[in-house]
Amino acid sequence: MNRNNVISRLLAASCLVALAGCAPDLVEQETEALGIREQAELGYNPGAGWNLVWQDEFDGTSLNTNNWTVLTSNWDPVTNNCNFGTGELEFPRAQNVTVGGGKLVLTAERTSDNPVDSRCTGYGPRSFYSGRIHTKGKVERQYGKIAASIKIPSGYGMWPAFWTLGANISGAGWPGCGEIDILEWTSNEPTWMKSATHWYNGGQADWGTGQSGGYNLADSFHTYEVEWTASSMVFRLDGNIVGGTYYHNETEFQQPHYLILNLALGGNWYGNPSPASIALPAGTKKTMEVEWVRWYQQGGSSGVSLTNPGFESGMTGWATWSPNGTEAADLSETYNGGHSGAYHLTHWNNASPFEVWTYQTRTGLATGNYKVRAWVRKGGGFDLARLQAKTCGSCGPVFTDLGTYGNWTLVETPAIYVSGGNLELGFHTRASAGNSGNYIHMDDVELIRL
Ligand SMILES: [Ca+2]
Ligand SMILES: [Ca+2]
Repeated sequence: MNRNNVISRLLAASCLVALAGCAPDLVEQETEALGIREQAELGYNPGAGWNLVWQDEFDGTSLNTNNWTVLTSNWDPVTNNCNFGTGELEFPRAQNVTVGGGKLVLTAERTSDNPVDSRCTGYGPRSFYSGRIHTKGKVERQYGKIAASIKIPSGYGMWPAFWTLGANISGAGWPGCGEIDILEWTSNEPTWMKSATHWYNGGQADWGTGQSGGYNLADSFHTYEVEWTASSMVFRLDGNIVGGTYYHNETEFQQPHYLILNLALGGNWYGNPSPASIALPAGTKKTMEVEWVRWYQQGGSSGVSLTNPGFESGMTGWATWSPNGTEAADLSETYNGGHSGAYHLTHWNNASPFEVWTYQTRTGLATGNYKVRAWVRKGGGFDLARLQAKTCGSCGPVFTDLGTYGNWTLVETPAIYVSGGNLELGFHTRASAGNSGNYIHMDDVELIRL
């Protein structure tokens, strides 16, 4: 148990015992009695199978510019827009981004000199200074569990955010690059962690979720995270799942993203309030503090890129081997719905004998152990039904025999050691007798390096 948990339990106990006297000074006295003056950094356990692949603990006395770039204007050179497309009232600058005491601090304050960027003159002067940093071109990764311990400021108009954009934004633009909002917060609903995704489907497409944690998130540290796989995203506040799961196979979320931390003020999420209404009087400051940011991935390495892993492009990238001409039974279809997106792979037995091996070959793999994962539904009675992988066409496979799964079920192969760079992976099924009741639906294949 870390110190923060001790303090939290103490706070709860104080309030329960002294309902009429749960005053801040009482809490202060009791924490001082324990000798606790500094809050220890929040602990965090990513869970089994998640390995740290990148982190910034914000040690030292300055921002690590191998990781981060600091914005110094309300004109964003990455997205080439003013006020970040959301009408925000702040002018980011370097001196409002500091590192000390093991933390990153983004500080907001009201301006007295009304800064204007020459590229944004049509928007008028900015009313606040604040901090905004990103990892574009420095830390760009795909999938994994992205987590941070953050203390957000309270008060009307504060819009702290911990989020990502697709690393291809310069070419694809927004929202074609994709956006993952891990944490957004407004003072209007102070107990809520809000999360969202944005992408392009002929126009702007959005998905969002959120949930009250039952406590005000502002002014103390909490952990915020997304668990992002090839097919889904789950968001968590202090380890508890928030809202719904986002199921996806959009290309925007099948590519590396970079991280952004910023403390915005006002803007369209608040309905574009006047600067005067923001709860930040002249001469005062408010801070968004970050103890650490960490990126974990399953198996300790990023998933290996596959072609068309969710079958949304039919059989593109997938080869078929059949010893008896039944390959027509190997197809991509919509029947009964995919695990994600519109399509999935189906093997079904309409011929006798029947045998099909649908596989994808990867070359140039780093030497090491790998696993294959996929989502499967299955009924009927194949003689052989496997998710398998092998290092050459005539090599013996590693495989998992597929059972009967009424609902989409995640299965994975045993580990396979790859030393020659090559791997064939996919689904192998066989039946000696025709049986229209035999079917296997497969979707969202992943190759994981252990
Ligand atoms: Ca730290
Ligand atoms: Ca699919």
